[in-house]
Amino acid sequence: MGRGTGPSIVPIAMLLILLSQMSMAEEGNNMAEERDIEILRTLPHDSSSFTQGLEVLENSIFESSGLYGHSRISEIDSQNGEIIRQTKIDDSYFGEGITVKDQSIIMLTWRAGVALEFHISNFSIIGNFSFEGEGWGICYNGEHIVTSNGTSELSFRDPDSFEIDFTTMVTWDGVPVPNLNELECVDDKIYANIWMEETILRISSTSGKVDFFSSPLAVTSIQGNGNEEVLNGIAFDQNSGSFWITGKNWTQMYLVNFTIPEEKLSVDDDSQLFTLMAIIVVTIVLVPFIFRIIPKKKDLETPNFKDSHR
Ligand SMILES: [Ca+2]
Repeated sequence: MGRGTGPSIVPIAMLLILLSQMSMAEEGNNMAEERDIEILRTLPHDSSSFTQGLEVLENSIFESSGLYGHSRISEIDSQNGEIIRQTKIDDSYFGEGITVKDQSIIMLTWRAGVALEFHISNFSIIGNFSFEGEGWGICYNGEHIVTSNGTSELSFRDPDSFEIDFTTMVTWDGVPVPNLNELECVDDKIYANIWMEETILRISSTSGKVDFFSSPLAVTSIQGNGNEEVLNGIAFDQNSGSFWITGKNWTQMYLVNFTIPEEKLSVDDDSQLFTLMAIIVVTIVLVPFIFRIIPKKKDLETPNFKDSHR
């Protein structure tokens, strides 16, 4: 064994450990991360509202309610929670999600194959669209109207014709997510809650992958989680940059932020510290090793060079 073999293994081993740690961190980044919620404000919520859709425009929260004979659309003052206006829809329709598009609100119905279009100022019906299958959640990202139907597939529809341009399968760590319900489009992300689960997902519009999930137990534990009182309603409030969330027959609406859990922050800090320490250690071990090689080569070359001229 040569004199250089022993020390050369140390930096190589250190380098391999560092690379494997970085690779593990990279793998971890592909998994959906958890988020806590931070409650910023609460507002009273109509506990007779079987909430199906929630959307914010300026200082108003628009809400749709379901059930045959009780379905309606409401405008709520986001300062005090008071109902500004409310319109009941035909008893033959079971109201589902809503979204705002220009000066209109589009409401899905559950099994009638019809989406109703209301004028935003007075809730008069100004049109309707036909579609196949069930209607659950809906949001508009400025380019497409996105709809859910209780499966793991989201449909991206032409905003004028309501025809499907394409569909995307939503996957959470590689597994399709069924029962996607209320939706909220924010930039290139879609927020969704899952029917009968206390979970909100953030989904990439382009890949369909869930990049974070949140179980807002701080509020669902207060409001219950039976069939008639599930989490269902998420709306982005552009004024505050936060989200209003509520549920069927809940007594409150909550303005929340999704935050990185504290324990995750400390793990990330530990991981960054480890990487920094590993880089320092490898550098300390590697630098003298490199400087040791260079003179050795010179030592070897000089006598050989002289020898060749003898
Ligand atoms: Ca929404």
